[in-house]
Amino acid sequence: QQSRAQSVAVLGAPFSRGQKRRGVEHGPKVIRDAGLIDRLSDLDYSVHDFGDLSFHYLEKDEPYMDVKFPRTVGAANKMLSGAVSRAIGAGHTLIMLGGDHSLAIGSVSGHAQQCPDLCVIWVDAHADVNTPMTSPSGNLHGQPVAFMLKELQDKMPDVPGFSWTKPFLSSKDLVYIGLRDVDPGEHHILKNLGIQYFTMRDIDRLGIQRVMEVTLDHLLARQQRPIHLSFDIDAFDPSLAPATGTPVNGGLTYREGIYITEEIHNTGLLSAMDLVEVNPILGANREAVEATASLAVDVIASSLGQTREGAHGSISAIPSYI
Ligand code: 4U7
Ligand code: MN
Ligand code: MN
Ligand code: MN
Repeated sequence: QQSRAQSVAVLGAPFSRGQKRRGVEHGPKVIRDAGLIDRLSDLDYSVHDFGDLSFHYLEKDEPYMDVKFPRTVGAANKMLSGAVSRAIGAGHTLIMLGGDHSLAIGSVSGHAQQCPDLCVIWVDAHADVNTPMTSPSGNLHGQPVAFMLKELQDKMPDVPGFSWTKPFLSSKDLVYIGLRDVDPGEHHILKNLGIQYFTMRDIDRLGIQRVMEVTLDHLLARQQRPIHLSFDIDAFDPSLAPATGTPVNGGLTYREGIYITEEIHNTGLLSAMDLVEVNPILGANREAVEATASLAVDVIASSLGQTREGAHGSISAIPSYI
């Protein structure tokens, strides 16, 4: 039996300037409205809801090279990084609700401040490892990993807004799962740095069980260490998670997604997670939005120990009828 963290901190990050579509800043609200806090309380955690951070959108924030809103995104992540670091320092398992995926810069760096030996599992249709020079869009939600990786340090320009952070992650301490839309520059980086990744094709070939076995072995075989799970809802197939900004066909099934999080929970090492890119404005109707938000809650609950087999912790015997 793995040790269960006693307390979970929930931190909302209603932020959208890492990309161009409106609405992803409402992610924290719809995920909470789908019942997140009750579901975590039902799992017997003491839940500390830290509410939502309030971010400032700078009025004047000219692109740097092609990078959009660099100072706004940099300042938001600096604030988030401090909040995440404090929550983890206080002993909580941290759940960050996005917001767009640029927020992982702050979330993972704040986590790393407290846990320098952490490793990262990135579940996403995309690799999010573009540098400002390889990015086809200039959107920072497609670049967060490039700000983290030590091996990319000399490929990264000094983006205004980001002088507070330095690369802190080795490429061997990162595994991707679910990739199916990788840009040419990103593919070069993945291959060049020898990053471990599993595309949807790899999941088709190996099965999700083997993928998780290799993932956890790659990250944990030499030493047990804290895990940061960065979960982009667009890793799921768009039929399951339609309310998101950059959907890509051929994504994870419900069962594959939940198997990933169950296996991560079973390590007993999950220390922080992000759930990002839920955009309620992009759902075709209310049902589509609620399905996406409810899936996000299932992913979080499962990462924290909700099982499909059930549990009998609160029952000591089969009730007698006499
Ligand atoms: B997400 C993209 F070009 N790669 O860089 C880019 F395809 O956080 C998409 O994973 C990035 O949703 C998607 O803009 C970012 C594009
Ligand atoms: Mn994505
Ligand atoms: Mn992403
Ligand atoms: Mn457990």
